[in-house]
Amino acid sequence: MGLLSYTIKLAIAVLPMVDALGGCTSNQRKSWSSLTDDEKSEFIQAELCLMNSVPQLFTEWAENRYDEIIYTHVIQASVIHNVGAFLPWHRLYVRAHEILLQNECGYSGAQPYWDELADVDNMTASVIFDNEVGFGGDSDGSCISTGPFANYTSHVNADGVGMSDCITRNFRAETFEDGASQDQIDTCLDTGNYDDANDCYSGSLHNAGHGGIGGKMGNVVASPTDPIFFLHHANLDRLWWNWQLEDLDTRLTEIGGDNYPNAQLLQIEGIEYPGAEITDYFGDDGNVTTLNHNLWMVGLISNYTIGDVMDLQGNINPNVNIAHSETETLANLTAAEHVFNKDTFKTIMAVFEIVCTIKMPLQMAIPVMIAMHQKENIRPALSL
Ligand SMILES: *[C@@H]1O[C@H](CO)[C@@H](O)[C@H](O)[C@H]1NC(C)=O
Ligand SMILES: *[C@@H]1O[C@H](CO)[C@@H](O)[C@H](O)[C@H]1NC(C)=O
Ligand SMILES: *[C@@H]1O[C@H](CO)[C@@H](O)[C@H](O)[C@H]1NC(C)=O
Ligand SMILES: *[C@@H]1O[C@H](CO)[C@@H](O)[C@H](O)[C@H]1NC(C)=O
Ligand SMILES: CC(=O)N[C@H]1CO[C@H](CO)[C@@H](O)[C@@H]1O
Repeated sequence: MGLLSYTIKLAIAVLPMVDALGGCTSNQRKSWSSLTDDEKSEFIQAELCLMNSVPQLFTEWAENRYDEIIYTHVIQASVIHNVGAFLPWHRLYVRAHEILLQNECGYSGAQPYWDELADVDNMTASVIFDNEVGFGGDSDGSCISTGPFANYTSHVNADGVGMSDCITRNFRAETFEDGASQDQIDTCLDTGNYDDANDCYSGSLHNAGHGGIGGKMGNVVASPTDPIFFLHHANLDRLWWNWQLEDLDTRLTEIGGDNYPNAQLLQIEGIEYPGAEITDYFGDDGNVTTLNHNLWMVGLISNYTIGDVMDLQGNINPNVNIAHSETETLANLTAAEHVFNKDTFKTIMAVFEIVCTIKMPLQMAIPVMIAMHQKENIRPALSL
């Protein structure tokens, strides 16, 4: 019933899009600052539309469609960070968000990105934080009270589902300004293989937006609560694409890296890597990330493989079988909830805190974190 009418609604919405998005130029992403005020307003209205639309997947606890978008990241946070699939998973996630804006809220543009380098000298002055045609500004750690998203209430966070929460921010301009610099971009662009590139892009350039804005954005689990997340990740994705363009023949198929979270992180907490009921769906036939790796969007859109998303100019559209994959996804959700392990999240967040506050590269932060943990049996404060 509900599912069926959703399917019909989606099919009607999707069919014209298949043509409309067939070529890359028709879905050209632009930087936020290059949009006209009308274009910015249209984007904001579409985002508010998702935040005010009824949920379609998790009606027991979700109260709006955007809750389900956040949940897709929350539930998988321990297997989409510090793994080979980091860049491709987030590429598809940004695309899923873009598809929902377009198909469910009539948004006619493409997902804008935040050209962070352009704001590197003065983050707080960025037009992205405008209160009228932007996302609103800093809130020193409390719920934001300015801008169009001031009153957004979410119902999922790093502690689980069903509790009300809000968008918080806690600017650390210095973290942003160091992390998003031309030096960092050059360093990552110079890496010679996927593993090194994935590590590099997940470091400073990734932490710049998360740690610089702080609050929810600084929370490795619930960061998509702040819709700036998608502009930040669209930018990171663009930077990875620029890396791919340096040697496209090779880099359209170059993938690798572990498909399990950092072994040291798991060890500290005494957590076993999730069992076959979770890992089987990776489809890697081992513990190294491959092009066959399954990227799960929790029913927002169909599953895709990493191979499907390697070409940013490729054609990722929700296929007409979405109802099928959605049914399966819902049936399997209980098993998958296994992934949602709070202890792992807390450890990863603690490392993130070190990376963002002391501005230490991730590779160094992990051993420091372990040493602190062993020596004093304490963790750094978790709030960002
Ligand atoms: C950043 O921009 C703001 C607003 O324009 C200004 O007040 C502030 O002085 C600038 N900071 C720096 C370091 O330039
Ligand atoms: C938020 O709610 C307050 C109180 O209801 C209202 O005055 C304000 O206009 C709302 N802001 C937005 C951006 O919706
Ligand atoms: C990854 O798989 C290989 C081959 O099965 C195995 O030798 C290795 O121990 C595994 N590594 C981890 C960290 O599980
Ligand atoms: C999509 O991925 C999820 C999680 O990996 C899996 O449970 C589900 O069976 C997949 N659906 C399809 C149609 O492959
Ligand atoms: C991995 C897993 O649990 N897969 C199951 C998903 O749900 C379908 C339908 O119930 C089962 O057939 C799969 O075995």
